[in-house]
Amino acid sequence: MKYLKHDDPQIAVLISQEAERIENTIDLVASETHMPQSILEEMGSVLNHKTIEGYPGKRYHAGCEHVDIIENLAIDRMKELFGAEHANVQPHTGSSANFAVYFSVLDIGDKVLAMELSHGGHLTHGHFASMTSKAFNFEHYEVNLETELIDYEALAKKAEEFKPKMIVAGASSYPRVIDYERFSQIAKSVDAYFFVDMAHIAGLVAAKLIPSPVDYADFISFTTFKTMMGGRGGVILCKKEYANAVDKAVFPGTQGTTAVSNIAGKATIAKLAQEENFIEVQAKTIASAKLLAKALAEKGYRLVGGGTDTHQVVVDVTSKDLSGSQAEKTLESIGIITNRNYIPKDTGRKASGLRLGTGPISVRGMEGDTIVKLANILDNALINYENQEILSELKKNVLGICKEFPVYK
Ligand code: DSN
Repeated sequence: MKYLKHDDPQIAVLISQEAERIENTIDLVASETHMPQSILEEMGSVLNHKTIEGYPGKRYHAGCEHVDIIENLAIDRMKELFGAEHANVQPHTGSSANFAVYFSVLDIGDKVLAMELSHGGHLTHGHFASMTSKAFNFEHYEVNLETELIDYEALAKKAEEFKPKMIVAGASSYPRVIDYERFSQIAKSVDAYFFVDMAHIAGLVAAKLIPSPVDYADFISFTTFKTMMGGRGGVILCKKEYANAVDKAVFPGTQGTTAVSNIAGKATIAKLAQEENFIEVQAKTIASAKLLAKALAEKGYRLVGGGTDTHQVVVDVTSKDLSGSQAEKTLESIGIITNRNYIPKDTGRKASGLRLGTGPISVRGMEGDTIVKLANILDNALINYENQEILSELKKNVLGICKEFPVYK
């Protein structure tokens, strides 16, 4: 950071401190990862100079001979990786990708059926605080409150009554696999488009470890910075017949120029995702989530959805008389980074859940006994959340694990 230290020493120090924080804490945030250094290089490269608008071969600025090849590589590799008919790699992130999908085929005021936020959905699935709810008429489906799994019969009934023009599957906080075939049958039965937001699980799908929605959905969006490990950004996959509408909805519909550096990151991760190391990380991610879930359940924690099939373990921490916020803060104080989350039983503003994700720790190589150790530390901290002496001891243990498994060697 030679140049940054000169131009802005304050930011240079903050970046060094952030790098240290990353190395010296354990990241269990389900929407984060540690991306390969090659992708960090791309993000800080000269690709940031280029303004692009339009698509390869049809740009509004000259000088695109190299960036056109980069974008075409990203598109072709994403299509090949997921077996999709069309890919748009320009969305800034998952939210912008979702906006573009909605605006590609819907008119203002059209009806959309999506998952309730506290049951696992996302803000851009029509939450009242999101502009999506101002633009479209959303109705929400829920999980069965006993099993905390999607209730497909209730969903079919709701779709029949509401008659949406689009049905959205996919979640930010739902640890189980989704039956895309069932969803698509329901969507077809009411003549609705079927859209899957697979932001959280894209890496697991890319590694072919959990079912893919590609054969069933008209549109799929995902982010590249969660399990996908490709740096900031979003991608839309869709059937050929919607390619034009999606491209137009991204640019010029909802975005202007986009970051070529991020498109390069998407190209690179779509290449790396075909390689053994990526698939191994994704396999460890699922195995460690299952192990963590089992260990926590044995210690008396109630798991939302009864366990996990993915990278997420969602814990109802009220089973230990804590709120999600208390649990998040306690763990942060010992160097374990998580986030509180609403769970299906929540009706007020207080989150009862703690959402854990095993993506970042799997990139670091943690697995097996280390996961069991981690579950013990987690439990010890939560049941002793008022005991500073125990918490300081646990913080040392966390640091010890971090030193054993550096993020960047
Ligand atoms: N949707 C937010 C999350 O799941 O944490 C950010 O990606």
